[in-house]
Amino acid sequence: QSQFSCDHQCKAPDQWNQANGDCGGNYQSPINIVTKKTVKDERLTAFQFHNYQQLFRGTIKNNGHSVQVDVPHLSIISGGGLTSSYKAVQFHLHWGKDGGPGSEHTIDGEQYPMELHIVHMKHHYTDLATALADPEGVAVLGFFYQHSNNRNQKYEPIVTALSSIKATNGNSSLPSISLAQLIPPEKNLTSFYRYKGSLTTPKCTESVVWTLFESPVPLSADQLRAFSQLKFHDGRPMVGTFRPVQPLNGRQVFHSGA
Ligand code: 1SD
Ligand code: ZN
Repeated sequence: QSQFSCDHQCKAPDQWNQANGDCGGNYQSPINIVTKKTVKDERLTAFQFHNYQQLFRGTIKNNGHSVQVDVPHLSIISGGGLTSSYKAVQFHLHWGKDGGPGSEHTIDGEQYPMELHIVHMKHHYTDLATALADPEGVAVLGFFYQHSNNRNQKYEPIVTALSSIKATNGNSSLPSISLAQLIPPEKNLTSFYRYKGSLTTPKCTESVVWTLFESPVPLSADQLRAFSQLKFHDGRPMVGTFRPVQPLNGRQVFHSGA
């Protein structure tokens, strides 16, 4: 049975395949990262996060397969071995059922309860569609979550808003938040993995430079469970919003020096 809404052709991820853009391609995401097979790359230096502290008032929406917040194009990343600077476009999440396994990428076979994707495009593009035509046009920063005994106060604005966007196309304005408050402190972001892959939803375009940070974001069990109250287009619970891991097909995964 499909984990996704009819945005994704009402088919399970394993049935997307060739008919759907690049979904049958050789450089697909997500992947399982086998840490002992990753290659250390000295060029993967620390990122510079410009304006990640900037507060903005976004709208959180249920887009039928995830929750997404579009962000003003003010926050910029550079460094981190990227060949250009990239500006943030939106962020969204992938999760499991009631706080169970739900990340898209896995590390040595371990699936985390949730994964945050902050989607960026090369700074000179004005829309994602144009950026996706460039083989390195999009950079997604991925962050894993881990269960914690305490509520993460920095996530309360998002968790609170979920109850008002249960239905597809539901949206709600958020109080001021920053991208920085959603991720670990910068000093913990020097350890990361890098590989070339794709969007994880159709058309699975192979234009994404992926970064997965080792340091997880803590959330309480209640906060993680709150995402399971959302509904897909057809009213089913929006759970298991991850694509299964895809073959590496000879790709190399790199890790930063730290
Ligand atoms: O699943 C998202 C999709 O919703 C959209 O945000 C797309 C970018 O246009 O990215 C994929 S993902 O590869 O970041 N999961
Ligand atoms: Zn995603």
